[in-house]
Amino acid sequence: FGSTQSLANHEKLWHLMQNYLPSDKKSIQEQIVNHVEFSLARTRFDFHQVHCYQAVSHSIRDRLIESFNDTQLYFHEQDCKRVYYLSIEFLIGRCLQNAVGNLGLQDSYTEAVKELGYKLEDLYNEEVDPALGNGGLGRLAACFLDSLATLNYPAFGYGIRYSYGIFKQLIQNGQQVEAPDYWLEKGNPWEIERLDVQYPVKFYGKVVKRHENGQEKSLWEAGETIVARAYDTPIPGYMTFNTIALRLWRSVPANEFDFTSFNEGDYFKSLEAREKAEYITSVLYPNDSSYAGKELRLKQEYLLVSATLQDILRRFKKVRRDWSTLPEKVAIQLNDTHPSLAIVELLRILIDQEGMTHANAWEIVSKTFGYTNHTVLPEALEKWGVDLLGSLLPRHLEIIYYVNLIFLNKVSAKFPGDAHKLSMLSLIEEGPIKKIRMANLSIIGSHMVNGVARIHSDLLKSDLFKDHYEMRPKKFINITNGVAPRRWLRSCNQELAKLYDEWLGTDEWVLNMDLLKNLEDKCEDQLALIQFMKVKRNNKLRLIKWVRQYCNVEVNADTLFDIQVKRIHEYKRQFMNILYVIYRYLLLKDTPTEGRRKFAPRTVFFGGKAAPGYLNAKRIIKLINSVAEVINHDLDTNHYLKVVFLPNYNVSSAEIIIPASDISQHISTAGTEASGTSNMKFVMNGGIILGTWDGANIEIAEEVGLDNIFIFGARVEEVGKLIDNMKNQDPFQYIQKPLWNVIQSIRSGIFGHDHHGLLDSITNRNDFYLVAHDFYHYAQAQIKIDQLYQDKISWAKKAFCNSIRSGKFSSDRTIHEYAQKIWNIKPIVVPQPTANKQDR
Ligand code: B1H
Repeated sequence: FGSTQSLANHEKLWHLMQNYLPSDKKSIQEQIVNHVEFSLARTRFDFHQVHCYQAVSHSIRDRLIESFNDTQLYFHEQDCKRVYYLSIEFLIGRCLQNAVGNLGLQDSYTEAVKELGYKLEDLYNEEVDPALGNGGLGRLAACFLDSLATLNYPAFGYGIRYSYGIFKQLIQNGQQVEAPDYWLEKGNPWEIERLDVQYPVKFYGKVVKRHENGQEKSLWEAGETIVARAYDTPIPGYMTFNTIALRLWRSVPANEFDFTSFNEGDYFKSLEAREKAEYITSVLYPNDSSYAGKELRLKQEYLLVSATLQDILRRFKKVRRDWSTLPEKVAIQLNDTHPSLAIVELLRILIDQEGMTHANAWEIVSKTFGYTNHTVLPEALEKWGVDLLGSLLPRHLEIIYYVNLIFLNKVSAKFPGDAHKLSMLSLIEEGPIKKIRMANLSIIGSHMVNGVARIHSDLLKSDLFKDHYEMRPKKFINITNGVAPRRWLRSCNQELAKLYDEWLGTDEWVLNMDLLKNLEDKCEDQLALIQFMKVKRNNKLRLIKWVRQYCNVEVNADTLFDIQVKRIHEYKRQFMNILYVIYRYLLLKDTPTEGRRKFAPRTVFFGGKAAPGYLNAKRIIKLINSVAEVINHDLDTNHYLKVVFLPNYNVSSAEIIIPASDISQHISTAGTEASGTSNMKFVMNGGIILGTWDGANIEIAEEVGLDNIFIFGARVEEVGKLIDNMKNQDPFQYIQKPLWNVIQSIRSGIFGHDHHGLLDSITNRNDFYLVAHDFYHYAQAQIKIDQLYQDKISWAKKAFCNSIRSGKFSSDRTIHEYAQKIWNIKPIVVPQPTANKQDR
């Protein structure tokens, strides 16, 4: 839709587009049935639940396409600045319920579908859960899209359309077994394949030098070309006409056929190369917070970057203007370093293709990018070997060296003679294998760098990026994470949402979570608290049903639901949790029945995937399941204690699990969990946190009050010293008696025989995550929980306070901060349509 379009024509078009689909029951039914017949090619008289799901989804997609097109047209007309959120992962979860809810069509669709013989809830469950991410980082990107759309920011998400998402976790003999997740098997009604949006992406080859007007020019002659094809998933905002998109790239073969091999008669060889192209986007790397350094991953990263930049620049160039205005029209946010080659790619385009000087190009680039860091764990920091990067992207490596040269000159000017600074700040890590430090590249190529919770951002300044901070202190800011209240309260906990609507007399809180604070009075209202706990109980019953189906375990709703669900990692300390469960079990066994009343009966739930190559994480899963096997079958104690491992933890199971918690555990070693985001979801849903002084727990404690959260364990300031001490001590010194008893019981073999490796990870002066140190404090906190749970009303009060004081952790607040502090963009509200659109 070119800028030359005459206004008259334009208005005509607007008019045409405004005929939104009507939303009365009969029209909705017609739309659905039409899709059954014309999209699915089934007869109207014979379609099953899954077909109904597909047809319903298509009917909703139609609406999203209408509003998406209008939104794009409007943004273009306004010529507004846009933000592009680049992420190698987007864990968007199921779409149907979210879209129906955001469009405000819940009631009309429920009715319409009911008359067709189906239950809308059942249709929701037909959807596969797109799982194109590992955990928090990918889910955060998805929550951000929901908020960007809801708050009317002109935005696009860019990522990769993996054919296989994160593996499906099966538990066999207590062990994790990975199965491929071919999520596209039954088609995907939510995506729009854009055969007209495709870009070539090049790899390998060499750099050739040419002399033009006395100047040396570098040109990349690539060795291989593939094509990136766009697939759009529309992202509707809540109660707005704005709909944005998540654009995912899939690699397909380039059309150029290798005629040489064809002529030689080697037909199959040329087809093979085409197959190889498809492979690039076939699978998501399943490592959370750890870096694998594989060439295929680098190809994925570059494909994302190259296709996305071509797309962004095409849009920028639709209106003729000067390159220097790029930062006024485009903001690009890097979700961690995975897309950070975009910095180099934009430089390459501006210098090699647009003929700009390095200095001018640098000026533009560094104003355009922002970089979000998500972890301080050294094993997660990306460092690409110079040889690997140089062979795949030779020109990019050259540019990186040049950028480094200029930057290190600046460092020398600011800190003359400081060799340490130079070596820390350099983009190149020296050593037997030279490596490019992608975090350093991201920092110097961005105008803003942010951490994801206050403690994390402080650690970036004082530790990980100390020297960068001293170079450019104002560049470093904090923006605490948040989660989308639409998915994580309104739709996963509809009963609680209804209660809030009723009590507040409005559903405004979905857009302004701070309104929940107006319910403070209810803290003293016993009847209200009883209603609140009734909802909690119903959510527990819903989880019980799920557990019966997927775990074949019977659980009692009157027990305290104690939940830890997240990726399995030593730093997150699921190990400490299960060690405490054993401790509690031994204690119960030692206590005569009369004395057991002080233990509030508990069900301890675990859930989470281990990276397939992470041995200790897999051992932890095995230990949990072995312990569950013994404890759940011990008739003497299983009224007081049960353990459940929830298999294949993902977004859709999280929506059932989180609203059912009494206690949720966020117990990472202080200084290791950048933020955590499930902690926020649990709190919103009235779950009380048992946690360490780490990540966003700290800010949650500030909001809900220290009386309403259970905090224990070493603080970040002590951690370094405690680890040093541990290293120099005898295990009998740093491991206390109660924990030794637990270790002995595991060694005795009552939970099976293959746990030695895991025990060795704390007993050989290598307890780097301080499990032994924090264990005692953890056990103390557990006693307080038992005591509180005996007093139902006090418990209810605390749980309720958590929920109504969680407003800060809405991703709406987070996104407003990004928009103001980093992107400098304003909401652009697509005007209310005139025709049939009022009913939205
Ligand atoms: C987080 C990652 C991550 N931090 C590398 N880092 C990955 C790093 O596949 N990779 O290579 C994948 C993921 N993920 C998480 O981000 C933090 O651990 C959480 O604390 C934080 O809440 C979340 C969102 O900011």
